[in-house]
Amino acid sequence: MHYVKDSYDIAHKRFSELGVDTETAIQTMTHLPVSIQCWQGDDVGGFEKRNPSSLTGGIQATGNYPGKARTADELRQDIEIAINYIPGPKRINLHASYLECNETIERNEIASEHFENWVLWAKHNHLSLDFNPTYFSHPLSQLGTLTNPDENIRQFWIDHGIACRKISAYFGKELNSPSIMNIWIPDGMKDLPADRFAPRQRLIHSLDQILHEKIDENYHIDAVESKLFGIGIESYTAGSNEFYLGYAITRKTALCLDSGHFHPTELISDKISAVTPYVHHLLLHISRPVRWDSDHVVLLDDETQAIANEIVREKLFNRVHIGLDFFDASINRIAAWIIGARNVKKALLRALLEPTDQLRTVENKMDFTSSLALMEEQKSLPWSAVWDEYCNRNNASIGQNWLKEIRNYEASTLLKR
Ligand code: RNT
Ligand code: ZN
Repeated sequence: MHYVKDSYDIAHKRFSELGVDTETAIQTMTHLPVSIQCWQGDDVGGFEKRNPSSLTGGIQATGNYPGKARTADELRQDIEIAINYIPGPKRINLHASYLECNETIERNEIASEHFENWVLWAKHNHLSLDFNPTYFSHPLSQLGTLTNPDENIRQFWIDHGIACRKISAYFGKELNSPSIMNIWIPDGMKDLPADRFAPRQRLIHSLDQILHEKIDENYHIDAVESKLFGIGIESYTAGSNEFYLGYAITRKTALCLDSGHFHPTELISDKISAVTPYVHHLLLHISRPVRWDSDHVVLLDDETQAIANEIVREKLFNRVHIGLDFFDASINRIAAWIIGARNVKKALLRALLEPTDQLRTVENKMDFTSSLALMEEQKSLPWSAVWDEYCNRNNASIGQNWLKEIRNYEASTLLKR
């Protein structure tokens, strides 16, 4: 498609007039991997033998579009299809519940060997891996995990965290790239607690035990994820924003910000510059909350753009780890991955094409008229021609061409499951 190149050449000129080099922008995209959530492929089900499909912990995947992955092989095959159409560097984010083991194995006993296939596959496909302990969808998670007053249950979940860190470090070592291991727990209260303090004390203690062993940052990075509330824990969440911000600062872990875990008008884009002075690594769970933490597919909307702008403007390339966290079971799951991940990548490229210096100059002069005018005018600059060229160079699909391929795969494979 020669017109892709022609449009790109024109766009290149147009952007250079503003002092922006489109080649540099394309080049910088190689430093901005996006971590793709495996759980979009099977509605957060996982492959444990014991607990086939009951999702608990207040997170919900709604819809039952046909063709979800039933085995790890199917899931890997689906991911392989999706990543063809997502240009540039990618990571895959696994949950502990996506292990492979022929018999039932308890979560406190999982080990690297249960993830060997994933590692071999990642190597083969030039992917890096991230990890998450799974603190939900388990009989012992119903009344609290790391905050549970029952010492045995708490210890079970502490041991799960410890086991997961070893697996995460194994990923990092094998794949030569630190695995970010994110801890999210569903602990909280449906109705008003009389004691908000003790569960949080227990949570601190549990986390400290999990993190006790030092692990080389070249292999593994710990992250903690807060949440405002969940279904069934409307009145109190032990791991709130303030709780984990304090924890991440004092323990030097990464902080995870999920777009759906705050009040509806609160935006994580604004939190990035507020927390980076205090925490070194940030993990983002980019999601789209519709009225609640609904985890809809990410759009190329104002907030996605604002998040990308913050990362790029502050050059947080090695400090902000971009992850996706949506799971929509009402549409083709592979298409969901592609749409969401492409949107995040589009936003990153657009951010890299922003004439930031020019904007800052006028802003520093308190010339807010020019600032608003420039910000709005640049929305119609030909960034999409640069995006097409970027996709072309990465052998990813241009425009909606990928959809045809996904429809073919749906007919040949997904609908036969
Ligand atoms: C839940 C959290 C958490 C999960 C994943 C599956 O509200 O966002 O990150 O979505 O771990
Ligand atoms: Zn999340």
